[in-house]
Amino acid sequence: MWSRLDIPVDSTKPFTDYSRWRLRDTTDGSHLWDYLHTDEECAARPQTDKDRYFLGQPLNLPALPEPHSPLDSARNGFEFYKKIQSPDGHWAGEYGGPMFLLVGFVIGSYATGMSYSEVERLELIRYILNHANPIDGGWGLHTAGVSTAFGTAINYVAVRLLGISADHPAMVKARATLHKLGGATGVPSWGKFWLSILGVYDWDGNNPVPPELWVLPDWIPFHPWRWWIHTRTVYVPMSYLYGIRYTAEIDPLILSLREELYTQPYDNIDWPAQRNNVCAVDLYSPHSKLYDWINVVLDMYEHCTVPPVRQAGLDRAYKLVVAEDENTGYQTLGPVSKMMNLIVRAHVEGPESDAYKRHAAARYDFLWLAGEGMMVCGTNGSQLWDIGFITQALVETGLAREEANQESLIKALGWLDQCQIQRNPPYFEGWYRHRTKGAWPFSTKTQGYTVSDCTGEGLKSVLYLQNQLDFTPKRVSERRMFDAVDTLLTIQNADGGFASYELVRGPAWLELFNPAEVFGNIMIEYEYPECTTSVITSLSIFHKHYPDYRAAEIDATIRGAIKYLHAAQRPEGGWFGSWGICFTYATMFALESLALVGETYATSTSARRACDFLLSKQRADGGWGESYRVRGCAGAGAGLWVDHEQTQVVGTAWAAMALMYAQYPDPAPIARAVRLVMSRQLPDGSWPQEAIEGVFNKSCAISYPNFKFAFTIWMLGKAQRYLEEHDALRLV
Ligand code: LAN
Repeated sequence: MWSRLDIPVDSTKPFTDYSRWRLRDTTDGSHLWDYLHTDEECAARPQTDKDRYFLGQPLNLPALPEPHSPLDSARNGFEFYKKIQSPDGHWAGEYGGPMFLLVGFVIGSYATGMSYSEVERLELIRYILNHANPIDGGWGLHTAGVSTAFGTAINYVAVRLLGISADHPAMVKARATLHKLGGATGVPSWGKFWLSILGVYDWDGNNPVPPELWVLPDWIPFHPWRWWIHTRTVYVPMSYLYGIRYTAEIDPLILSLREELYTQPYDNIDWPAQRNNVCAVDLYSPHSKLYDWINVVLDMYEHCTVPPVRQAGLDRAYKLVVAEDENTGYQTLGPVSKMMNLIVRAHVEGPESDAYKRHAAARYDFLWLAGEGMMVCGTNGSQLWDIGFITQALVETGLAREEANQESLIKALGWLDQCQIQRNPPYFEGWYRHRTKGAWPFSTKTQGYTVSDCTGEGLKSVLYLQNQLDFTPKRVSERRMFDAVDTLLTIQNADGGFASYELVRGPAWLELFNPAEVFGNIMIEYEYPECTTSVITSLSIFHKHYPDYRAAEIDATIRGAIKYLHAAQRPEGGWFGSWGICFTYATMFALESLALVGETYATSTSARRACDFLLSKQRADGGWGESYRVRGCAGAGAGLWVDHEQTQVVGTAWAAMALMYAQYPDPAPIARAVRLVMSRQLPDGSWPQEAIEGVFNKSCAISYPNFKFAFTIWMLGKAQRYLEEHDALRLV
């Protein structure tokens, strides 16, 4: 192992011994990587195919029998996917993409004196080096993005804190790019915040983030309890740390960074003039005039804060931090708020406290080791989301009934059972939380937040596995399914649509106060076709099995949701997706919903327009490929489809499923899609990773590597039936 400052220039090869890493077997889906230091430990806990697959190592599996039909291909796909199922029943996987998360992990740990091991440090460095833009050496907002001041400054700082020296060639190159972008003065607000925490940016260069907002009466239309939950949960600790101008202890490394990050001497920088200085490449949502004006007023207030009022705001913010920690096993809603809450708790309670220790331990839930190094994930995984799709795919395609797959499905049901949240959070009423009883979260039960569509997918999966298969135990009681339905029925909005975690609580004009500059549509919840579909399909399937439970309400909910979907269809015929890329993803969901109420190509102009839209995007090779760079999406534009350079198996599976939901009458385009997906399958049954699949907050790409199994297998199995029905299997 090399010394602190001696990091190899070639980051393509692991900096640690990859034969010593193991994904820990947990019982609740937690993702934790262990490095085994001795040969004895390694012998006692041999590396599995699952470990090697996630580490990007070759598995050398034998070729499976050549598939002669779509179902054969789906079967081979699951034959492989089964090999990487965790013993507790879920499928693990990375959840990377954003390049602004690791910095929080590093700065938060550095500021509070929390350690991590040498091997983690080395692989974190390697991940960042491997995601530097090959041309200019900078970093973007996410792995697929161009270099920005934000990405470059924070990742530069992160690797420097992790131990790389300033004269390492990667640092020299990155620094030149940062300086070309104007230096770190022009980083957007979240960058300003992190750098201020570390003491390499002056707090005077930040727009005010007053904690006093928390003590305003709840009826005020802009009160933060009405904001989108992610913005709100980040704002709580941010306002606390801003309120006390928290700054890490200044040391020689920090003093050196003050020189490295800027194009001018640190002490000469006019900090207040930087508040609205955002590098042009970074800017996605420019400030509104109103927001700039409010900042002038808030700044005046910062010069004459009323100490008891500030203290009351800080006290309330602190209590909200504690409540959030307690409700989520110290993981909080996501990795950004996690590391901010950690600093607050470390500052108030000190390194000997229970909170400090629990926070230190929960950092590891966000780390994931991949072939290119160790990353911090967008959440602590996407466990429920992934298991939801693959289990439904297996039941719908009939593969679930095949004996070879039954054990895997029984394990999956066991995992779904333990993942359901069975109570409301301990800090609930008075803490702005939505009910959670009966809900399924996006990742694990510990994280513990209701997500509308995750509850929908979780419920559907359980209904499929328990009520449609005869070999599975009944693990989730009827009462618990009713609890899930009760929760779903509380989250429909007046327009009929469903948002992500909560009801839409605030007015749309709150978007005028979006302070983040790099993201769009983050101030309030919005209704989404994807979320809406998951909820109503699950309610409808539930209703088929339990026709007496809240039947009239379920019926009204579905009708309202369909109305919303009609209103949300774009003039071109597609639906705009916010969480997967993009029109292909949302249009698949919307057509599934319409099919539910009998609207198909033959019966509905809406479904017909959607099919025609999708067909106009099918490429010569039979596939579809859409880019996350939706045209016209930045700023006020409505967003238009942009082709990816290559067709994608995941996008092709979504489009073909959409056409099959709509019962598109001509089997030819579906057969061509099937051929493309089958042609990309490897002899061991897997599909290679292609372009990034997901997106959030309009601007940031995020990966869903398990989609290349769930949606391919699902589509192929569905296509088998569809092509048989159309007497068109020979087209494949
Ligand atoms: C997610 C991931 C899952 C996603 C779906 C379930 C797919 C969606 O249908 C509803 C919204 C949700 C739950 C979602 C919201 C925003 C998240 C949590 C993310 C995209 C994963 C990462 C992202 C989060 C905001 C990243 C941290 C950054 C901040 C701006 C705080």
